[in-house]
Amino acid sequence: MQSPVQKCMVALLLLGLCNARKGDPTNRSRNVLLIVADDGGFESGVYNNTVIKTPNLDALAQRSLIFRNAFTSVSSCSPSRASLLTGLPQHQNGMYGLHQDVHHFNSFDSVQSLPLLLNQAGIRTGIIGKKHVGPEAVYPFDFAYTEENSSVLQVGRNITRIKLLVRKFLQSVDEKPFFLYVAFHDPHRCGHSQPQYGAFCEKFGNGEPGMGWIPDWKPELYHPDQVQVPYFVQDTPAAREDLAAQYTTVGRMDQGLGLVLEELRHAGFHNSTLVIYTSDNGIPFPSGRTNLYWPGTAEPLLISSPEHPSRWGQVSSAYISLLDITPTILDWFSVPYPRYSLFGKRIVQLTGKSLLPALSLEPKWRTVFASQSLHEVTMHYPMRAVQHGSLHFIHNLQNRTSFPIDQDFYVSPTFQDLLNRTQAGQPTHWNKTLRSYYYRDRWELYDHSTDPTESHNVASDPRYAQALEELQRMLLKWQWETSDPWVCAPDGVLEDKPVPRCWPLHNEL
Ligand SMILES: [Ca+2]
Repeated sequence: MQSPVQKCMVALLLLGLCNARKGDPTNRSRNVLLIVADDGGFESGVYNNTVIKTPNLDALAQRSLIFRNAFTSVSSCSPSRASLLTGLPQHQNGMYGLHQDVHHFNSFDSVQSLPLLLNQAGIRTGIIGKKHVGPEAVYPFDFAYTEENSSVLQVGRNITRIKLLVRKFLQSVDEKPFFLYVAFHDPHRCGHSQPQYGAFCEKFGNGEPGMGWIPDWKPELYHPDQVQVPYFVQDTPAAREDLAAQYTTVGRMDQGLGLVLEELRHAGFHNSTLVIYTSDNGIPFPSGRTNLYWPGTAEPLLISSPEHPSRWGQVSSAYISLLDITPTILDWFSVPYPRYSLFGKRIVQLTGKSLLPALSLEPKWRTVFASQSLHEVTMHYPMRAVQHGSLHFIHNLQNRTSFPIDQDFYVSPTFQDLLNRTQAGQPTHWNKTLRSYYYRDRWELYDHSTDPTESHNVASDPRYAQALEELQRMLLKWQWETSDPWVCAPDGVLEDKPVPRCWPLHNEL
């Protein structure tokens, strides 16, 4: 004979209200699908590029809140991914530069990352594609197909393989909620690592001899005359050809994104999954990746919540940091951030915020911070920045040295074109000179309300003196709050005993 509780359970089961099956539309569990492009920018229909064909991103945008003022806190792959997955800037989580090979940067062993916290909360975690962070103990995933156990081209650019891995992950989930992180390697450059596939690996898998074949990919080709040249790239044949190759690779990622979302739909998780699409850093062009200028830090960001349809298709002007992604996902899963310290007694606190409220009502967020120290191990060029409304302030801590160029960008057709034209004394058709690019002012302040291309540094303009002082104060406050080891640089030394404070170097900086 059944007890009243058992009878109730049977009734609820019949109604599908308890222990809802995998893929059941009545399943009330919440999941997250985080999709990250590698060096992706605004080459998409949703961000008003009228040439490139990105039907899948555009369709996702129809079900998303579209952010037009989203910024990464650091313009470099591993540091950005570590910041994204910890909510802590690179100077706080320890991933100061790239993770792979001789660069060898890692987050601190006791950092409490998003996948770690979700694991501990009983949420199934998966990663497909480019991981590029470590150590493993800080970034554990239950299901992982990354460059650590596969070819990064296969798990990051072969969209058929990615589709099948997503299917495998979704088939493996049980009644537990899940967090799936799909990290495309597209549209990263290829010239430094696999030049045989083209500058952006735009030929990889296109079916031509020696290129392999990705069955699900229908390559979209663009003529260099067609592309929209951003203001920070020189308008020359070489740069246009480079952009055309980039577009083809963005197209592959877009089709891959469509396949991933179709897998989600097919498995029945469409209405229980928060989908986030963004990129780790700016596009690999001048003033882009490795810079804290707008082209280096501004990112596409789409957030699609099945529970918040009222703002689908709307554009938000709120200022968002990718440091907000970890608090957003923790909020979605109702997982609290733990109380702990990394070094000393200072409790680690997230300076980002959950973005979920923005899905219902336009917020008034106006401020985001950025922090870069290195990219490759040889590229120490620390910068700290704050964007406050239309004002963008950058502190170049080591401006007396030449701004470093990474290996991948150096061999790119666009940068070689700038070098060759400059050496030959020809017009570059660029908005900067190599000299101005290499040697920067210590303080840079741009007012986007009158100067959207960041062409006029107004840091020494008396009309901005008060604003400059306020921005310097805000930035320094954030550096102290996030335990920035560079907080006293370049004119002081941080002594942390008995209490942390800066001591002057009298080095005339
Ligand atoms: Ca990247």
